[in-house]
Amino acid sequence: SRLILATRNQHKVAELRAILGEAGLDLELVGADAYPEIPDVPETGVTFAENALLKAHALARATGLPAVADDSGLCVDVLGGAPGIFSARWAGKHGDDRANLELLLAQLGDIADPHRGAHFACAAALALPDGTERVAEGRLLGTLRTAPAGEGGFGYDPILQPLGETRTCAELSAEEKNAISHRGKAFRALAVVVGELVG
Ligand code: ITT
Ligand code: NA
Repeated sequence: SRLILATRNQHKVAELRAILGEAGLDLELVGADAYPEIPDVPETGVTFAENALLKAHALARATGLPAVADDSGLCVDVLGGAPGIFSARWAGKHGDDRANLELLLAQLGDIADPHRGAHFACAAALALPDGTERVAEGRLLGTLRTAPAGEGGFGYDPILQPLGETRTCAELSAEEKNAISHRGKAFRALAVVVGELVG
C-alpha cells in the first residue's frame, strides 16, 4: 500500500526516502507532488508537532491514504529558540535558504563560541484517514559557525556544526547527516509506529 510524504520541500523528500527506505516498511512512498490539486494547509500551529499534524491530516483527509509530514527548524539558544517554527521564512520569503542563513548570521554578529549553541528540531507526524495520529520528535544539538561551509544538505546546514563534529551538516554525506539528524531520529521512531498502524 501507499504512504504519502506530505511535504513540498524536495530536500526533505530525498531525506525521508532515504530514512524511511532503510526502515524496512513494505510501503510505496509517494510525494505530495503526485497530488498538485491538494492545496497547502496554513501552518497555524505554535509548535513543530502541531504544524506537522496539520500537514499530515490535510493530505490523509484529501487522499484517503496514510500520510506522514515533517515540521522542522533551527532553534538558537541566545535568540530564545528563534527562528524555530519560522525557520523557512526568517528573512521574509518562504524557502529562501540563503537569505534566511545570512540574516541569522548577521543577527548573531560576533557573539562568541560558548554562546553559539543551537539545535535542529523535527516533528514527524503520521495521520490516517480515520483521524488516528502519532508524533515523534528528534533533535540535533550543535554550535553555529560564523561563516557557511559545505555544499550538501539545505537550509541552515552550512552553519550548524553538530556536537562532537569538526564539520558542518553541509560537509557531511547524506548518509552521515541522516544517521545523526533531527529528521533521522524523528522518522526512525515514527517508522516503528507506521509499521504497526499501516498495513
Ligand atoms: P513543507 O512544509 O512542505 O514540509 P517547508 O520547507 O516549508 O516544507 P518547514 O515549514 O518545516 O518546511 O520549514 C523547515 C525549515 O527549517 C527549512 O526551510 C530550513 O530552513 C530549516 N530546516 C529544517 N530542517 C533542516 C535541515 O535538516 N537542515 C537545515 N535546515 C533545516
Ligand atoms: Na513550518
